Amino acid sequence: MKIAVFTGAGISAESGIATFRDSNGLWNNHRPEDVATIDAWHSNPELLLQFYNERRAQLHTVHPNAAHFALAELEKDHEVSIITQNVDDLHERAGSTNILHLHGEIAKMIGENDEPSNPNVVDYPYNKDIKLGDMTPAGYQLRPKIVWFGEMVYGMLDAQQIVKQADVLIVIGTSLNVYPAASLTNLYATPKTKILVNKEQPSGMTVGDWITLIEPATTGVPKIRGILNDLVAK
Ligand code: BV8
Repeated sequence: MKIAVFTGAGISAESGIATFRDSNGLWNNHRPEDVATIDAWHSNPELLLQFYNERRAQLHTVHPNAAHFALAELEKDHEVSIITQNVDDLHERAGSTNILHLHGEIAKMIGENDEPSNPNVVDYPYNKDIKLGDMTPAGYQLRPKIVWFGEMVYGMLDAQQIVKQADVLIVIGTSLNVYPAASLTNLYATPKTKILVNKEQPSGMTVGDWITLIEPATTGVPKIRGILNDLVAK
């Protein structure tokens, strides 16, 4: 079956990467939309570079968890496309092969004047900080390949097509606060089967005909293979 998986910060929480809006949220009591914005980049680039240097360095210390690995396993029996809001590389490191990062990737850099639709992407080592004055070969200031609030999201049209053409939509670890990403869960031509795995039911989400697993991703996601096998057996 064609499976679209839509993930958020909750799938990486048990790997030790803080989420955005839980009580111990990543943003030190700042609203994400106040910290990670294109205006913050223009007004205080050094602060934002440091914020992402620290988060990129953390990738050294974290590892994929059972939820990431369970999704990679699904590829043995199904055509799986992962659409993630996360900027970490844990889906890649777990072995998933078809991943769309709507909000960018923290281990990649672009030039600040690059065209958003066609950035010159530079892979960057986790432990190499980006400083003001670090430039691309074309002479533009390097910045993380991250979609800040107020910037266009990567690959939204592709993501919509993936969901529309899927037999199953699986949503994992997201509060569905951020748009346009969150709109993927209520596309008019939604898949036949929809599964939610989340520590709590996202506020404002009507779960009507969804299969809901309200539990941690590391216990919920490994159950999905059995649920899909039962679907196929029917
Ligand atoms: C755009 C990169 C236009 C940064 C991110 C007013 C109303 C509605 C929308 C708007 C508005 N005003 C402005 C907007 C648009 C705005 C927006 O949505 N704002 C919201 C906050 C109000 N969106 C934008 O600006 C977007 N761009 O619209 O551009 C445009 C168009 C054309 C041309 C130019 C411009 C850009 C949005 C992208 C912002 N960047 N990330 C970074 O990561 O450093 S968003 C950020 O939030 C992360 O990507 C994160 O993934 C994402 C969503 O958060 P979640 O992943 O859901 O994480 P959260 O902590 O919220 O929730 C975690 C969930 O997991 C919880 O439910 C929790 O219960 C659960 N959980 C926790 N632990 C576990 C668990 N579940 C299972 N197991 C566990 N162990």
